[in-house]
Amino acid sequence: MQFATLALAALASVASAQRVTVVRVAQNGSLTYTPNDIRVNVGEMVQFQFAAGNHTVTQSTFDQPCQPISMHSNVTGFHSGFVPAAASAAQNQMSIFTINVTNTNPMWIYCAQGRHCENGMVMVINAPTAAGTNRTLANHRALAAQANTVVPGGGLAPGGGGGNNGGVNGAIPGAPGGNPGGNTGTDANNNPATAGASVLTPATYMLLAAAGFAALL
Ligand SMILES: *[C@@H]1O[C@H](CO)[C@@H](O)[C@H](O)[C@H]1NC(C)=O
Ligand SMILES: *[C@@H]1O[C@H](CO)[C@@H](O)[C@H](O)[C@H]1NC(C)=O
Ligand SMILES: *[C@@H]1O[C@H](CO)[C@@H](O)[C@H](O)[C@H]1NC(C)=O
Ligand SMILES: *[C@@H]1O[C@H](CO)[C@@H](O)[C@H](O)[C@H]1NC(C)=O
Ligand SMILES: *[C@@H]1O[C@H](CO)[C@@H](O)[C@H](O)[C@H]1NC(C)=O
Ligand SMILES: [Cu+2]
Repeated sequence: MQFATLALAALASVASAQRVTVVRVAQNGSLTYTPNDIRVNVGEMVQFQFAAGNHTVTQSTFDQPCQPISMHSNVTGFHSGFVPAAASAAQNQMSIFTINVTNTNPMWIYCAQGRHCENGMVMVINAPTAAGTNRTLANHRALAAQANTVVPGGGLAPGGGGGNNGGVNGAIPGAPGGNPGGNTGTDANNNPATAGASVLTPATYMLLAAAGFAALL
C-alpha cells in the first residue's frame, strides 16, 4: 500500500480554514467509530484516525448495511481501503482518511473487515431528522447484524475473493461484481443516495508527536 505524506503545516492551514471533526477508528482496539453519530456542515471535513487494528471507512446505504453504496445506488461513494494501524504506529505515525462533506444528506459508514460491520462497526454522518423517522443509527445497526459484508471491489468478507485493498489515498471502490441492480436508493427524507463527500488527497499519515497535533483535535 502506498502512502503519501502530507506535511503537517499544510494540514494545519486547511484545518484553520475549515472545521475538522475527528472520528477515532477502533479506539482502544474496540470495533467502534468514536463518535458514531455526528452532524457536519457542508464544506467541513471529517478526519478518521485509525487507532488500532486493520479497519476501513466505507460508505453504504441505510437499507443495505455492510455493502458498498455503489452496489445499491448509482453512487460510487468513498472507501478508505484496509488500514493496518500497527504499520503506521511502528513509524510513530497514524493513518488518517479525510473526507470533505459536500451535502447534508445522511452518510452511512461501515467497516469492511471480517464481520466487524455485523458486530456493530457502523456510524452515520448527518442522520435523518424527519419527525418519527425510523432511519436511526440503532435501526441501521440492527439491520447490519443481519447483513453480509461486501468489500468494495471484492466479494463477501472474509474469504470473499480478494477485495480491493486500494490505497488510503483517495481509493475509489471498484464496481462490485454481481450488482443486484435496480435500486438507486434513497436516504432519509427521501433524498437520493449521494456520495455526500469527496475524499481529500493526499490524506494519509500524521505525525503523532508533531507540534500542532492537538490543535487538529
Ligand atoms: C477508551 O479508553 C478510555 C480510557 O479508558 C475511555 O475513556 C474511552 O471511553 C474508551 N473509548 C472507547 C471507544 O472504548
Ligand atoms: C470542501 O468542499 C467545499 C465545497 O463543498 C470547498 O469549498 C472546499 O474548498 C473543499 N475543501 C477542500 C479542502 O477540498
Ligand atoms: C488487513 O485486512 C485485509 C483484509 O482482510 C488483509 O487483506 C490485509 O492483509 C490485512 N493487513 C494486515 C497488515 O494485516
Ligand atoms: C421503517 O418503516 C418502514 C415503513 O413502515 C418499514 O418498511 C421499514 O422496514 C422500517 N425500517 C426499519 C429499519 O425499521
Ligand atoms: C442517480 O440516481 C438518482 C436517484 O434516482 C438520480 O436523481 C440521479 O440523477 C442519478 N444520477 C446519475 C448520475 O445518474
Ligand atoms: Cu473494523
